[in-house]
Amino acid sequence: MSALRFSQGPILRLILGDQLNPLHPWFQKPESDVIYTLMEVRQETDYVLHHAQKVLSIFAAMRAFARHLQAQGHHVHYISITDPENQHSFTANLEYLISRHKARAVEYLLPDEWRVDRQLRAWAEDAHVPVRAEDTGHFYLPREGVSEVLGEHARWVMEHLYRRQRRRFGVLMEGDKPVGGRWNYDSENRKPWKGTPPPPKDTRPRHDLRALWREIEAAGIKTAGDPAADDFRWPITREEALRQLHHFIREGLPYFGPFQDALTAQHERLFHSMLSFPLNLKMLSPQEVVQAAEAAYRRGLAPLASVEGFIRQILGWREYVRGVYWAYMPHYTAQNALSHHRPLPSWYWTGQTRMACLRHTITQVLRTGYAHHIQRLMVTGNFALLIGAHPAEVHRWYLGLFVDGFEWVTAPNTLGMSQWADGGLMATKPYISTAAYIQRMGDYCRGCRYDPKARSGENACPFNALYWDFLGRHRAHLRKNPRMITALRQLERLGTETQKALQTQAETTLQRADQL
Ligand code: FAD
Ligand code: DLZ
Ligand code: SF4
Repeated sequence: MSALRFSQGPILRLILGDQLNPLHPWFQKPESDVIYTLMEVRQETDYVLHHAQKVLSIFAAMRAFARHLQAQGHHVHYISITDPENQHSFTANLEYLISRHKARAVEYLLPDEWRVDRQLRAWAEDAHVPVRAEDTGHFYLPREGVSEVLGEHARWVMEHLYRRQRRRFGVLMEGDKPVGGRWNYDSENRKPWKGTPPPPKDTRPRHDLRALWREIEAAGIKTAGDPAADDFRWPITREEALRQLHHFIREGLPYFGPFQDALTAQHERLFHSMLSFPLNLKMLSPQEVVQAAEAAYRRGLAPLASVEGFIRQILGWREYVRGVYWAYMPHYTAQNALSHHRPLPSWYWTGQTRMACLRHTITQVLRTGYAHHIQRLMVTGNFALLIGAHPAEVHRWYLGLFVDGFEWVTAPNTLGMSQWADGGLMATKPYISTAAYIQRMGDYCRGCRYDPKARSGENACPFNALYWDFLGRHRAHLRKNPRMITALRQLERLGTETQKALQTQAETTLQRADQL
C-alpha cells in the first residue's frame, strides 16, 4: 500500500487475527483519517507448532476481512507473510507503519491472550505517539467480570456464574425462575449414540486455499496436520459462519443434549456445533448464538434439555474459563500440581497407536484440526493425565493442534479441567476413567486390539491399570477431595496384592508407551 496523504496524520488501528468482528463499532462507517492494519507475523505462527489448518484459516479469514473493510470504503494496510516490509512482530510493524504513514496515534482492541496484551502494553508505554486500547465487546462480561461475580466465594464454581448470567441477561428465564423449573439438565444429557438419529450433514463451506498454502510453505512456516487446502472446510467470513450457525440450530441442536457426551468412530462431530472457531475469531458473537438457540426452544424446534445444555457451554463455561484465565495469569500456565513430567507418547503427533479410541481421535485432529469436547477430555486428556504427562506439553499440544486453540480458552480447559495442574480450581475432580467409561459412551472399543474388560496381561486396555495406578500414586492428594472418596474406596477394596499387580502392569505400560 502506498503512503496515504492526510492533513494531520492518520490514526492507525490494529486488528488481530482473532478480532474479525465486522459489527464492532470501529467499522460502522468509513473514517477518512483511519488506517486499519492486519499483519501475518512469525511471532504468532511460531510461538507454538500450529496445525496447518489453523494457520490457513486465520490467514484466509484475515484476508477476507481486509477485503470486506476495503469494500466498505475503509483504508486498510495489510501486511502479508511474504511481504518484504514485514518485521514479523506486531510492535515492530506498528513502528514501521507509524513512520510510513506519519500516524498521529495508534489504537488497538484488547487482545485475548496475556502474552500479546503484555507486549502491546509494554510497547505503548514508550511509544512516541499516543496509544489507546479498547474492549472488543465480544464476551458477555469484561475480562475481570467473572472475578467480580465469583471473587467473594471461597471456591469458584461455574454453576454460580452460570445462574447469575441467566438472571442478569434474561436467558431461558420466566420472571426470576428458570424456564422449566430447573437450572440444569445435565443428568439427561449422557446418552451413548447407537447409530440413530443420523447426525446432520457437514454443510460447511468449501474453499480452495492452495495458493495461500503455497505462500505459507514458501515462508518456511512449520506446521502439523493435513492442510486440506484443496477442500478447506472452515468458515472464513461472518456470512459463512452464520450459515453454519443456522444449519446447526435446525439440524444439530435438537439432539445436542442427549448425545453431548457420546463417543463414536462413525462421526467426527455427532451433534456438536463446530462453532468454537468462528466464535473465537469473533465472526459470531456469543450473544447471537445463545439467542438463536433460545429462539429455537421458544418456537418449539428444540427441547429444553438440549437448548439449556448448549447455552450453558457458551453463557457459562466459555465466560468462566476466560475469567479464570485473566484472574490467574501469568502464573496459571506454569502450574503442575501433580508434579507430572513424562513426555507425551510420540504417536500424539501421528495417530499411529493400536489404542482405537486414541488412534481415531488423534487422526481426526490431524486431518481436521477438531475433536469434540468428550474426545478432548475423556480420550486424549484422560490418557495424558493417567500417564502423568507434563501439563505444559499437553497444553502446547491442544493449543497448536486445534483450530479453535487460543490460550485464554485452551489453558483453563487443558491445564485446569483436563490435567488438574491447577490443583482443582477449574474442575471439581480429575477427569479420569478406566476403559469402562469409553466403552459405555461409544463404539471405539469394538474395533480395538485391546480388551476393555481386562486389567492385566498383554491384551489389557492400558487405561485400566493406569487408572488404578494414578489413584494409588496420588492417594494423599486426592483424599482431600470428597468427590474422589468412592474411587479411593474402590481402590482399597482391590487389596494390596491386586494393587501391586496393577502397579507393575502400569509400569510396563509406561515403559512401552510409544509402542502402545
Ligand atoms: P459444542 O459442543 O457445539 O459447544 C458449543 C460451544 O460452547 C463451543 O463452540 C464453545 O464455544 C463453547 N464451549 C463448550 N465447552 C467449552 C469449554 N469447556 N470452554 C469454553 N467454551 C466451551 N475450546 C476452545 O474454544 N478452544 C480450545 O482451545 C479448547 N481446548 C480444550 C482443551 C481441552 C483439553 C478440553 C477438555 C476442552 C477444550 N475446549 C476448547 C472446550 C471445548 O471442548 C470446545 O469448545 C468444543 O469442543 C468446540 O467444539 P464445538 O464448537 O463443536 O462445541
Ligand atoms: C493464531 C494466529 C496465527 C497463527 N497467526 C496470526 C497472525 O499472523 N496475525 C495475527 O494477527 N494473529 C494471528 N493469530 C491469532 C493471534 O495469535 C491472536 O490474535 C492473539 O494471540 C490474541 O489472542
Ligand atoms: Fe480405548 Fe481401551 Fe477401548 Fe481400546 S479398549 S478403544 S484403548 S478404551
